[in-house]
Formats: sequence, structure tokens, C-alpha cells
Amino acid sequence: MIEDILSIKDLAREEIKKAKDSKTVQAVRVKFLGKKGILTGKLKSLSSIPNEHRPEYGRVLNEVKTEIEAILKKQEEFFKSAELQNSLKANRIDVTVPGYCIPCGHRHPTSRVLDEIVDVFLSLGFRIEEGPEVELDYYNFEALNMPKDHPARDMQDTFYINEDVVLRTHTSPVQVHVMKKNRPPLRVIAPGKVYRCDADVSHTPMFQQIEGFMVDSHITMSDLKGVLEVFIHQIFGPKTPVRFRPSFFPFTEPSAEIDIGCVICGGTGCRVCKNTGWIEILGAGMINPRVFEMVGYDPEAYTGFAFGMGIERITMLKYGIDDIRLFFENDKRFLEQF
Ligand code: 2U9
Repeated sequence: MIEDILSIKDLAREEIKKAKDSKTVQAVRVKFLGKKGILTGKLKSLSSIPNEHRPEYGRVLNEVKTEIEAILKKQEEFFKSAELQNSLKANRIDVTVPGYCIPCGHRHPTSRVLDEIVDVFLSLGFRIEEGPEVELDYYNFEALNMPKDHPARDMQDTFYINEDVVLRTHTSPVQVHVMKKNRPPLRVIAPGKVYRCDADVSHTPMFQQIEGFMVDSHITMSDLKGVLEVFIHQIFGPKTPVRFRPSFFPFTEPSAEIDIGCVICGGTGCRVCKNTGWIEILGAGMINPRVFEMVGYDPEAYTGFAFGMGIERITMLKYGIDDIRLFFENDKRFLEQF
């Protein structure tokens, strides 16, 4: 009987020796010392051993169990340590490999130019006002001296939602709201998206505008010239030539279009300035007294100037871009240049 146990010990030893990894060692443990293991079975049957042999048999069984456990433990530790080393080697982190570069975006060129323009006017004491992009025909046209049959409406190819509601064609309605709600003195700029049914290299159905106005009791054309010259010299450089040309807008009288010396050829004449040496950058004028009447101001008591410009156009001139559609295509090769 004792020989039985000793041969179990030899068998266990043999199998542990043959094991190639910790998993196999674990299987040997289960085979000999598990709940239904060979040695566990022998321990369970100790009661069936005759009394006179039981102490000796029990002692040998326990010694063998302790010995097998010790060998198992040693082998397990050996394999676990080897396996850990292998896994550390296999999954080693190479700290010299260059890290992932997290791409970092930046502001869109038109947003940057808009910010620059806004900053100039804020520094001159103007404040920002915003309004809805879907507007009543009244605020977009009628209050600006463009009644239903006015020919100037044709200049702005309007998206109509219905007979009385439009996508605003300019940010001027914002200023009508501001005038109706506030009394002069007022110095306001109104940046935002506007919509016109038009599309080619210099027009898109949506574009951004910034308009501004100043109203008080003694505002003159000189104020208009002074403010716009400061603006132009801040955005295009202090030496930029500026000229005011007579023009017409229903909401301003007199009206002017403002040109700067061509930023491409410096005034000598090129394709961009159509050989005139000048490029138009904005429109402006003295607010039409009829507009004052519409918003409830006494045209005898107040005067004011207003101006408007397209942000994409200013950005195109500032950076020499010849197609407005580039701003909307999201081609990173284009956008990354700014
Ligand atoms: C009120 C009264 C007057 C705003 C003005 C212009 C002249 C102008 C165009 C420039 C290029 C629009 O983006 S563009 O097509 N704008 O020429 N805008 S005066 O005059 C106003 C605005 C509001 C109450």
C-alpha cells in the first residue's frame, strides 16, 4: 500500500518535470491534488485502512502530499516568472518610437479676417449686434426704403420663404431692429451670414457680411470717411490708397463705393483690377432720412452713416484668392495655408 503512494509520488514528479508551462503544471495539480485528484482520493479512503496500518499510511500520505505541493509550487513559480519575462519582452514599449501627432486645427481664413475687422471697429467704440437669418420682408426691404415694387430689390436675388418672409439678403435688418429699440447715439456693427440666389467664382448663395452704422445729432460724411480710412489702413496697411466714388443705395443718400489701390499690381493695372488700378471693397453712405422716418427717428434731429462689406471678398483681396468657392470646399491643402 505504501508502495502505491510512493509510485503516485514518482508519477506526479515525472509529470511535473515534463510540464512545458504553468498551465500544464496546473493540470498536474488538479490531477493529483484536486477535489477528485489521485492523492485526494487516497486521503479520503484513509478510514478504510486497518487500524494498525493507518498512522503509518497517513504519515506517508501527508509527506507525499507536502512534497508534491512543494514541487508544484516551485515549478509554477518558475514558469510564471519565465512567462512574465517573455510577455514583457514581447510587449516591450519602445520609448524611442516617435509619438502620434494629434492634428491641431485652426480658424478658417474668413473667421480670422472677420475677427480682425470686428477688432478694428470695437477699438473705435462700436458694439456688436446680431439678428435672425430668416427675416420679415418688412425689415429686409421695406424699412430700408425698398417697397414691394422697388427696382433695387432685383439687385439682390432673394430666397423667399413665403410672400412676407425671406432669408436676409444683408445684415441691414439687424440695424433696423436696433434703431427701433434704442435711441441715438448709436455705434453698431452687425456681422453675420446672408443669402442670395447667385453662384459663380465671386458669388455663393451664402456669404458673410459685416455692416455698421453710427447715428447721432451731428454725424457727417467726414466721420464716415475718417472711420472707413482707419478701418482700411488697419486691415490692408497704412499706405493703402483709398478713394470714394459716388454710387446709389436706396437706404443711403448720398451713397458711395469705396476702392483701394489694387493689392495685386499696386495700382499699375492688372487682370484683377481690370486695368483700373483700383478695387472696390465696400459700400457706404449717409443713412437715408426715409429710413429714419421708418424707425421713428426725427430726420431733422439725427444724421448717421452706414457701410457694408462682404467678408469673403475682403479675405480674397487680402490673400490674393481668386475663387470664393475655395472657402466652402474644406480642402485642407487650401485651408492649411492660413
Ligand atoms: C440701415 C441703413 C443703412 C448699409 C450699407 C452698403 C452700403 C453696401 C454691400 C457691400 C458688399 C453689400 O456685401 S455686399 O454685397 N453693402 O454697399 N451697405 S450702405 O446701409 C444701411 C444699413 C442699415 C438701417
